[in-house]
Amino acid sequence: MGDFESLFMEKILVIGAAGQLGSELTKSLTDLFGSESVIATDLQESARSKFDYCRFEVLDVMNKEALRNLVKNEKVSQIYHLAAVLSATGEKKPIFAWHLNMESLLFVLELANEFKLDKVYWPSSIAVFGPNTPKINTPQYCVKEPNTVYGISKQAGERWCEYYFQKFNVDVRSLRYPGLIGYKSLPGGGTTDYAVDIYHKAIAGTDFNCFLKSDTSLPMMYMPDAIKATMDLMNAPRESVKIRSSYNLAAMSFTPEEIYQSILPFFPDFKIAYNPDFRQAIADSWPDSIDDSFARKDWGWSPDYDLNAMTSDILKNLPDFFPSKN
Ligand code: AKB
Repeated sequence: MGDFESLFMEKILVIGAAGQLGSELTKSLTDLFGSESVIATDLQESARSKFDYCRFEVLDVMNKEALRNLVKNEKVSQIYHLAAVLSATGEKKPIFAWHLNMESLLFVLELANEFKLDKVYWPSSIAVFGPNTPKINTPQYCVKEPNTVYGISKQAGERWCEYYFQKFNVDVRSLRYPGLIGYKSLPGGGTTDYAVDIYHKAIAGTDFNCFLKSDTSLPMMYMPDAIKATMDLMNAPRESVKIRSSYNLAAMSFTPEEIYQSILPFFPDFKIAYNPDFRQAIADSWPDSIDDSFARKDWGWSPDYDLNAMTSDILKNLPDFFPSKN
């Protein structure tokens, strides 16, 4: 059977499809595999309106029986498990964040083994790194010691992914995303989400109150690059995917002041104020920049967008996406 035919035999389940990453990844998966092959799921019925191009089901990932029935009855062959509590929300609800982030991953890995799924995708994050990690060009392999619940759950999750690959041959693949910035969804409880919100404020003509210090450098990535990386990793031949915990991934690093400066030429009257809160400590524990040479070598990763290219693309497209903000 040719590759073209085999594409249409896949049945892809996206868990947490209405989130920041899912909103855009589900569309790319549908474009590649066809609308009959993708089932988008999310906790809220209200998310249905986002998915007029593929099937949508309400699913609570913590409902193990419902998840198992869906996988079994629909003959699911791949799961993209994107549901998670992010860093800032996780610090407010640590036990809930641990419970949701860890148990849902274990459900998914168990189902992948039970039903011998083709592939599983699970996102990790730069949050696996901690204050004792080298900050500049953070290597793939180094001290981690994350000090947020989100980071601890991502580090433990990476170990579980590698364990299921080695013990049960589950083809699970993962990326350590930097802060992801897109204009198609609103900020969702992350520390890096200031860099999403700032564009909305600039377009709305409102001053921006930044919860990080002006010189806090963090690794970031524009959403089209994140989608490209995810699709490339998932479509890479099995033997090219040599890291089964999670790959370092990088595109750019910038500070709040630098993103503000990139917006100013478009909105010269736009104002920013810096009022760091509890999220400053989270940002301070993360790297400034990431070494992603393993991703480049193993499956050919390279990003397309830098800060200025991202800013002009977002400012061009965001008003059409959220017209009420005009
Ligand atoms: C967060 O800020 O929590 C996330 C992440 C870096 O994983 N965007």
